[in-house]
Amino acid sequence: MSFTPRVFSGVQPTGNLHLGNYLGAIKQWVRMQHDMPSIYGIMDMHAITVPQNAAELAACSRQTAAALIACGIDVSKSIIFVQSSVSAHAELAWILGCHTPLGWLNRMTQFKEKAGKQKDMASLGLYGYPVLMAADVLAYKATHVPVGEDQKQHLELARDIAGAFNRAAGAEILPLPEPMILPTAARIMSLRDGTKKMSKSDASDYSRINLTDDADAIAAKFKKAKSDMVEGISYDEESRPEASNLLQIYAALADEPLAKVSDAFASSNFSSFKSALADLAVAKLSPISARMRELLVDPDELDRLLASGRDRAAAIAAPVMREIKQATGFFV
Ligand code: AQP
Repeated sequence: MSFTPRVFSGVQPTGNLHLGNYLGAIKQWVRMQHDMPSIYGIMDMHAITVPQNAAELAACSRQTAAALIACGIDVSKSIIFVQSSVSAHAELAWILGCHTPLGWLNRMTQFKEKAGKQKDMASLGLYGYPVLMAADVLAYKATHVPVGEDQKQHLELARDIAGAFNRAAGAEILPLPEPMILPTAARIMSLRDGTKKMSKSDASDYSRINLTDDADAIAAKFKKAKSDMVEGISYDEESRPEASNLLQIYAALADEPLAKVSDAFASSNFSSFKSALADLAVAKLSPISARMRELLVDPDELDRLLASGRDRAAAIAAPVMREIKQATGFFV
């Protein structure tokens, strides 16, 4: 059976979006929306798999919506919505959970990392996170999912779960979604430690460039970014993780090949390279932060856009859920 091509991806409203989210995910989504119908979720149900402050979570969902629009997601073309506002996600997660053997979940490395040594204290929600992720994608019969390396294992599980559901139903109801592993800037690292991913939850704000940072903050953060004692600037992930990360950021922001950028800065010192990088980042990010500020002064308009996204997403999920419930033997 062939399924209509459709992209689904999402971002958790767990803090300020940063340069890693932008270069590793959102910038590619902006390109992709012209090739396939696309749905982008603000994944607040995933966010609560670890403790959240309720008031901050709601504010963050709105801020994340503003960031996606400011980065170039076109809401007249693509759908932006908040996950918890469409009930299909929770309903389908339950049904799919009943087709997911515990052995499959026990293999998930992200749970092991996030739960750490306190496994017995981790929530059922954190354990079932990959089942909810499968439901997110399959509620829309999405065929393509842009994912970072870290989410590849979860997407493989989503394919296994879709297969298990189809076998039980005796029909090819759900597609097996394809991962779209994103190129070059797949992993932007912390400015304080080139071996750690740039992350919203890092305690140091100096580890990341937030999309809301102004020109002074961007310049100060790059200036303070960790460097090394080697002469010149060159790319070598093993021995020069910080220089390599900064080169990768430059290349991704400039849309230029990494080799061209490293040739251009081969004989520079860190100080002049960092200052060129800060100028480039300010030029690329200031229109985004300016647009975000404009959007955030009108929360009613943002809420209206999110309500429209919710309705459009729910309208796509409704017939899919009807088909899944019928195949399950639910009374519909
Ligand atoms: N450093 C990164 N480099 C490249 N891509 C990244 N992404 C996140 N960090 C980087 C990609 O952004 C998308 C949305 O991510 P998310 O917010 O849903 O989750 P995350 O990966 O857990 O992001 P954080 O910043 O690390 O959040 P916290 O600190 O809350 O866990 C995804 O496509 C992700 O790959």
